[in-house]
Amino acid sequence: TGKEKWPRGDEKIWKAGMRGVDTDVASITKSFVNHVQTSLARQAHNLDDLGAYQAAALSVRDNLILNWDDTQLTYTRKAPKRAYYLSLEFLMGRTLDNALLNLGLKDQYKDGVKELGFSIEDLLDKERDAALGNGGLGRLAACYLDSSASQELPVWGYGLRYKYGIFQQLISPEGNQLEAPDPWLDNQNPWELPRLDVAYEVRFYGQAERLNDGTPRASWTGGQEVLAVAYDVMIPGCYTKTTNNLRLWESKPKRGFDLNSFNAGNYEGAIESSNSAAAITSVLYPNDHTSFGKELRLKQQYFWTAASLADILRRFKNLGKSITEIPDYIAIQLNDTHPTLAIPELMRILIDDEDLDWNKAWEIVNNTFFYTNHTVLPEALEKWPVPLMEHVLPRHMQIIYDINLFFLQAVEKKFPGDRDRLSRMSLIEEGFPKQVRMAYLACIGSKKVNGVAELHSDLVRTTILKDFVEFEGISKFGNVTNGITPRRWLDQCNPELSDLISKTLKVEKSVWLKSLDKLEGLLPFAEDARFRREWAAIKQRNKERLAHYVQTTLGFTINTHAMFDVQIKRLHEYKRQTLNILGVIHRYLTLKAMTPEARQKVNHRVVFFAGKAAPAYYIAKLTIRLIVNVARIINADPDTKEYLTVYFIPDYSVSVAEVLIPASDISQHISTAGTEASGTSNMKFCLNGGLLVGTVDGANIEIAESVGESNVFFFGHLTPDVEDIRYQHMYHPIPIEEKCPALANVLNKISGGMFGDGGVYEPLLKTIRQVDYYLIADDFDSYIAALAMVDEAYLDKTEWIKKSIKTVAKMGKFSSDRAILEYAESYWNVEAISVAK
Ligand code: TH1
Repeated sequence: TGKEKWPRGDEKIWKAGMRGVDTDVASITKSFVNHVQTSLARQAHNLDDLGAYQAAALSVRDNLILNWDDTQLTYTRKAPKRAYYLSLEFLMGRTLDNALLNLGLKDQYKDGVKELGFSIEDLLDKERDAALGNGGLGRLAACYLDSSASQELPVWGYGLRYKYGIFQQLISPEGNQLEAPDPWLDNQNPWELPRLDVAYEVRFYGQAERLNDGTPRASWTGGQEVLAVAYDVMIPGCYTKTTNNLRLWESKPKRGFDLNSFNAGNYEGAIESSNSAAAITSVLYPNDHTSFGKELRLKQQYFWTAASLADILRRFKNLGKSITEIPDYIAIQLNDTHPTLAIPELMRILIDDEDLDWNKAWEIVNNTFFYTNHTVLPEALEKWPVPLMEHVLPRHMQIIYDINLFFLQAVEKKFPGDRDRLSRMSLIEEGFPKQVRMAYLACIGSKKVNGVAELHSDLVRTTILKDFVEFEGISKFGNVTNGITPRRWLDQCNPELSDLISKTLKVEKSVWLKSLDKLEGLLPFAEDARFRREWAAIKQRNKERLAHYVQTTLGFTINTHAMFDVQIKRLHEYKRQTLNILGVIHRYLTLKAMTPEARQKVNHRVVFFAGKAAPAYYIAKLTIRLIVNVARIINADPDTKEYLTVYFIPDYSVSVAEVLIPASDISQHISTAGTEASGTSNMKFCLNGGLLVGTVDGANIEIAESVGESNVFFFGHLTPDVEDIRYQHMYHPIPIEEKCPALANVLNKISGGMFGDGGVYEPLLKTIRQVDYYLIADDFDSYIAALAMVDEAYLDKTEWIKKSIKTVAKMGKFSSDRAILEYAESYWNVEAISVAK
């Protein structure tokens, strides 16, 4: 009725019971001890680091909850337009350190746990990564949440609460990648709040029947019903009260088990259906850039989009507005095509449940969704077989057919008689089976489409969505260059550099971390010898920190006075880790051929690799095996090991990246031109004062524009030439001995068994000797030349440090704050609102 007295009981007593956010060491230690006593039911005298981490996490969580509550109350009261970021992946990494820094409580907690006999660093190290993503796409989502909260934007994330995140990578003695499960929830997760009361039913299978009553309505009944239960993860902004929400769905059977089967004595049958419900959110698909067309993946996608939309619409309905006002209150960003089913799902709700006519429903849909494309690689473009869709989501398949019909009628009207165009643009690809082209559906259902770096957005406009640009006009197709959060990727992972920057700029962290362009103030200090020394000393200590990590986890001793050269990313042919390892072999052979005296002039180099391969990606796994075996041979060679060593760091993760990135002198971003949509680790390295060797691809280009081309080492063929070169490979192949003798020699050494049984690597070598789709041979010589330039530049330490400082100074553009504000302003029309202190 809205007339109840609230709060119930005596308001004074309520108020007296309420607490505020802890800010001083005394209240922090008190809350820590309370959690040890009651939440953990443990005692001071047997508390280990893990227990202490949990107590610290629970006490930080209390503070986050207070801010979260105030934030959500503000949103409810002010009812602003909100944005929702739908992503099947959120690669969050660890939370405690980030939360402490964003709350501005790191020092207080450090002192507090010290008084209680612990070291904050040890506790931070006990936390397991939340690794609910594969790579850049999932980490981008995590950076965007951090930036939304930091910029006080009313944005929520929606994803799945996988029981198992990305697999753990082990390396066998032969050098093979082995996969082990990642049961990350096993020691409890203090960062999530189960919301068992927030639950929705999601249907699969069953029958869809059109009502044929003069409306477009249909009924969808029967099939399987599964429950989606919400778990909330608090996302604190940096130095603000704003604490946003990431809502992750878990699947559960609608009823505990099937009572009919159970009563008939069929116990297996009774639990089978409940297992099938729980299976939906059991595991993250470990494929980056390949769409497999598996039924369980389709169920994940629908389960998550249906639950998220139901939740978003329930919140909207509480505002008491007319359903046609949805686009004034809701913007939904589709992170790649994975959530595209949200488009037919919203149509279904508006038509079947809300009884809107088709055009009105389509107009609402069209003003609500925004689609980001993250790749133009054909194998990554999602297509769902029509028979599978008809089986799992019969009503949605009908709606997609209807969308397609109206769409193609409009195309025909604009381009009469152009049948090729109609078949090119159809949402349904002909073939056996027919398939639904999800990128096209996402495109036509959205208000705007964007790529993730200038070059990539151009490629989207001129290749995969060219026909759609011609039909809908260019203004729908924009660009938002990716960004990274400087909180995690500078302040957290490189605290000494962060402190030096604050001290030098004479600007508070709370300011420059949120206005990253302020880094430009560092430019004049490139000429200050004392500053350069401090800068170099920090890099050196970061290298020692990495060496310590390798020593304690792998048992290798690393020469920290060598140049650290790093390539860390998912293993994929287009990213060309192969080019890197072949270059390493070339360098090794060159060193071997030198006299000891000549060698002494050579720059010392330690090459680091890390990254996971999709479990079924044979060539990528073979590349790992080659790297590991090259490392084994080279690192043991007494002639050269002073000059060149190679390490493959297993089980790459966000927290491993936080150690590797600040330690790098040079990092490699060497994809075949036109294949890496953006890349985001390139930004992280440069923000930490590492230089970049790379191709003219993705965000490398914009980084070079910002920091100056003289501070970046570019090589390789350019995007417009790649197609022609591939054509030459196919129809006028040149033997590799002729095209690139240096590379041919390297390949022959591998075949000849220099790194163990050469036969093992034949399938990998064949990809280069024969089709060479990724242009390894075409780019090899210029790659080696670029590395020689790197060596030469590194010899002049002063100049190198200057380059490093100038690079950091010009990285402001690549803050994810800039990126998220572009989305908010130019796409969503969502504004910041501040939460009262
Ligand atoms: C990556 C892109 O490869 C990378 O260049 C970009 O920086 C990043 O997204 C963020 O925009 C992609 N990851 C995936 C993962 C899947 C499918 C497509 C892509 S594109 C599962």
